[in-house]
Amino acid sequence: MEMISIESQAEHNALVKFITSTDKFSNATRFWLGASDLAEEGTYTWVSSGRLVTFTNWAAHEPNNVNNTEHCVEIIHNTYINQIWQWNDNECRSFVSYFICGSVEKQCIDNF
Ligand SMILES: [Ca+2]
Ligand SMILES: [Ca+2]
Repeated sequence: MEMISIESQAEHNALVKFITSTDKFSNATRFWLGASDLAEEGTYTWVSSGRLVTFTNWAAHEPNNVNNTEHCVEIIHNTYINQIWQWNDNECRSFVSYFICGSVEKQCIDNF
């Protein structure tokens, strides 16, 4: 089990398709991606591979590292603020987002 990484538009599209095609998440609209800049502010890496984040889908004015406390990446779908499955950096301890697991092992809610 590992946190997911999104390294291309195709993987992004597949993730959105997965989230929207299952009812397991109810109306959830925020999910953690497995990326952070905890090691070096402003440099995002994927937790699972250690690779640099290259493909990004940041929302407007993100990542903004509010109060120098936002170091984990979530994907948000909120049509009210015109955020369509876009990324935001948020506090890693925030409880607003769901987790999505990769399909390394079958311990996750579902395979992605
Ligand atoms: Ca940060
Ligand atoms: Ca932010």
